[in-house]
Amino acid sequence: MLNDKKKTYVDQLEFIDDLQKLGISYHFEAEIDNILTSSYQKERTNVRESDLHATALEFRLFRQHGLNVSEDVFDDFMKKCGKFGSDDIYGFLSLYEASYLSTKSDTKLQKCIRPFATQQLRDFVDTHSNEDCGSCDMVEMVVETLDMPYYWRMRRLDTRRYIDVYGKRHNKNAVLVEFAKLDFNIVQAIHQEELKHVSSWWRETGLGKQLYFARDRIVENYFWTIGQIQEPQYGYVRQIMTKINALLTTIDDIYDIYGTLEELELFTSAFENWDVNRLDELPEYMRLCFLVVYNEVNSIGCDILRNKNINVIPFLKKSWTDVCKAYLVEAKWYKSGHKPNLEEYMQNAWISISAPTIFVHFYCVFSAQLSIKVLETLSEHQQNVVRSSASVFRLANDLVTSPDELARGDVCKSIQCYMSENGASEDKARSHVRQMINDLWDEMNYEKMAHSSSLLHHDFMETVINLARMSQCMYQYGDGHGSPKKAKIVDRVISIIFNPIPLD
Ligand code: 0FV
Ligand code: MN
Ligand code: MN
Ligand code: MN
Ligand code: MN
Repeated sequence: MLNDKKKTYVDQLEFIDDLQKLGISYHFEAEIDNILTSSYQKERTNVRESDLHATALEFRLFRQHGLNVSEDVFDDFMKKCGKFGSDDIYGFLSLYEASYLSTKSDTKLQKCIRPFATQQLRDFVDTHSNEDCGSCDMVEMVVETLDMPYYWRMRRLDTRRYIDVYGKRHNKNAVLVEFAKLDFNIVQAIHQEELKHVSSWWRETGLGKQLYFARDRIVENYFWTIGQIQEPQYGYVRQIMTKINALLTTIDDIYDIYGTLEELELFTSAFENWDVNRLDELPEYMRLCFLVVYNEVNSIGCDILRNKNINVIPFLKKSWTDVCKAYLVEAKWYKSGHKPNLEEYMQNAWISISAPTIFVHFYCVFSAQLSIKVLETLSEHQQNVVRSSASVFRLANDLVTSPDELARGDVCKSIQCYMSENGASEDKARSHVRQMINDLWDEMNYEKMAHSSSLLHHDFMETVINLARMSQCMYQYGDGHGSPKKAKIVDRVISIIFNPIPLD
């Protein structure tokens, strides 16, 4: 079907887009790469210049694929802005989605095209939302995308949504729908099996019981890993990363909720010394937790040494020391009443959100071949894409968790830092933070298209960007990690991990 000679070029692009949205494109990576790369290299004469939808779709697919195409392809349309009328809603929708592929070196996409397309979509919703009409599906789609653009969404969640949307289309391809449903259910069964294993592991560590004050969130911790990488063959990666997430969540609570400053200093030194012979120097309640991390890191290190012949333990250990030091900085700021400005706060907070620790482990277990150079840059916090993704995670977290954290007693978070630094209102601070998130996406897109500079393989880079997507999913309606019921995450988890799609 992909190479069906009867298909026009635009049909072919739409087919690829559908495969990706239905979650089954991973079966055809080589074919899709072939089609996109070769039409990128050719003069692109296949898209009619007057077709806004086709131009925007091609632009988005190229850039999603890491192929840098200039924002100038929209020049002709933007010159004719006034002449558009408001009838090409389909084209505006595609233009809007394409505008989220902007990089920091694009000026028109951010300043002109996205605001224009957004306004067109808002006008459309305003005019049509009260009709009991034939365009209801379209209105629903536009409302959803104004809430969260396609490019920012957690992949698997959007796949679940799109299978329903696509299945209702009058011109759907029935084979494709059946394939997508079967594939979703097969992969879900694999995910369930993995969750079973990590749940037993978590119970057996005894940490949930012993550290009663900490969040006990093994399902959510696993859910995060699906957001980062969903394909069935990465079960080992998901299981390891679930364990890392669970340990990070627990330790974050030790620092934020329970430990005294003196105990936290000892805990931080334990990671720095990395000496199991000195276990008894720790307060009793910290010993088990430290030992579980120690054993996990050694066990991962052992697997990697056996399979990839590189000793990664020093890198893993350093990433734990670094995150604990960042937690400690926040605890000290809080206890001394220090209010950092936003920049000082972010310098520490993109590490204290734990993403750099996650990515050092992720890189080691995910990559077929390890590069010491890459490990060093990750370990020394020199990867821009990691920093940007971590910062999105931090800011999305702060937007929803900071009210509870401040009520409980915690360091000023980004919003409060901005408020006291600028004498701004909370509303103003929140919209500043949302703009920062926009800009960070531009940074990530830039890195994605500037292949050579980061040394990162594009598959790994995509999992880095996926963490930003996943945090915007987890924190869309509240603190999905801490209070999953209130933040509507339970429903999402059920639809992704527990309920199969009914087959006709
Ligand atoms: C977020 O909670 C949290 F649990 C983190 C960063 C650790 C685990 C990470 C993953 C499961 C991916 P919280 O709002 O308490 O984090 P902060 O840093 O604000 O204390
Ligand atoms: Mn914390
Ligand atoms: Mn916390
Ligand atoms: Mn804290
Ligand atoms: Mn928080």
